[in-house]
Amino acid sequence: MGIHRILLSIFFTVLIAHLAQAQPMTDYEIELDDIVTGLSQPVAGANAGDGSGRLFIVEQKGRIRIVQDGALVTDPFLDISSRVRVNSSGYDERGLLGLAFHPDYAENGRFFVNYTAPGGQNALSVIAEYHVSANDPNRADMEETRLLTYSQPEGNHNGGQLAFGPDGMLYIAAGDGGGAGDQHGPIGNGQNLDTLLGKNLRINVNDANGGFIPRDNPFVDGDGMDEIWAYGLRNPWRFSFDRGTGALFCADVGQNRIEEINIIEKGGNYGWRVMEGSDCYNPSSNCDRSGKILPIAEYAHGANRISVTGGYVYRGSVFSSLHGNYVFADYGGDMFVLENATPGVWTLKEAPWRYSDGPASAVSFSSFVEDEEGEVYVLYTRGGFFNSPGRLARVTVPGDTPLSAGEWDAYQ
Ligand SMILES: [Ca+2]
Ligand SMILES: [Ca+2]
Repeated sequence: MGIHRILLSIFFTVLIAHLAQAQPMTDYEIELDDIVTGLSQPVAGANAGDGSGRLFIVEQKGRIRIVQDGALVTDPFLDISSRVRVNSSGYDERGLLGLAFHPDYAENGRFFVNYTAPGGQNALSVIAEYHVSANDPNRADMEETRLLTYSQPEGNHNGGQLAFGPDGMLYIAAGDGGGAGDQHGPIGNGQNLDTLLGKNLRINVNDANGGFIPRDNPFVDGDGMDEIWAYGLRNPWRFSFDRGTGALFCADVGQNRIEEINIIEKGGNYGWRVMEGSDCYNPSSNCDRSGKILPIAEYAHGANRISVTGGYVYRGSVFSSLHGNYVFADYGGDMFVLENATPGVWTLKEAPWRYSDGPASAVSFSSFVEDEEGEVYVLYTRGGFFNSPGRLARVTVPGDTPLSAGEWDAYQ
């Protein structure tokens, strides 16, 4: 190598180091690595916790698909399209919206779905139990047992998430009934403890004799419906439990201005419709803030920011920079990391992203999925959600390092 090339090499090395310091620090740079495409309106996903490594993807019109060994299985795990009330084409917030596997699924084959059926005022939200086939682990039986139903007065704000907590209870996201501004009833639904709408619900799927009501729910022994765990929510489309701490992270979709992330506590009032995020909503000023729990993070609407899509606290082993931080997105296309560098302190960070094989494009981020190892995936479409092929991509951080064995062991 000639002296000029050596000097040139040193020059560029110094220049690159200088540029790296001069750039504004971007705390998280995400790469999306596509696993499968060809999904139809994917809105939710779950793993079965049975050691199979499969991911189960919910399609809005009523099917559950399986991703196994990195490929989409052709035949659906379950197809209840004929039982679901949803538009055959175009925008809709109804449909098959949630899926959760029983903590003992490997032994009992029980799983649960959340969907809108014909009935009720506009539709009927149904929380129902299904069962895997006795002779095919990739097929479910069509027999259904309904555990809980409630009427939806409008087509929008149906919530949808289902997830089992570390306490073995099934948690349910119920939106405020829809329309706009929580318009139903004198105080809306979010603040009305006599309706299940606008709530986080909690039931015990193992106690049919007790009406599926956990006796330690906050409103069992007094006023308020017994299924309610927390209230004052608008459209808690996606929530998840941190498998490290058990904390319940709920992303609540805002009205016109503010998107928010909450940590849900038993009996907590999360403000809606009195408040949108940390601002007054109704009334628009001098609202009663007493007893309202503020979000741990919020952001304003803007380009690519219209509706929050809740994610997961990353507890995988591969990307140490994400560990213990909440990864989420906006439906409009931006990604975020809610950083937990100090216990109890949450800091919202931008997370600019690209594809592993090219620059970012216009997308719709509908939901996140966590696999059995704690790795995180996102469901999305490139372009409009209702007319583009649905995709499952793994969320990765290029150049990151895996957790050390000691760090990993601390969470097992
Ligand atoms: Ca009660
Ligand atoms: Ca709130």
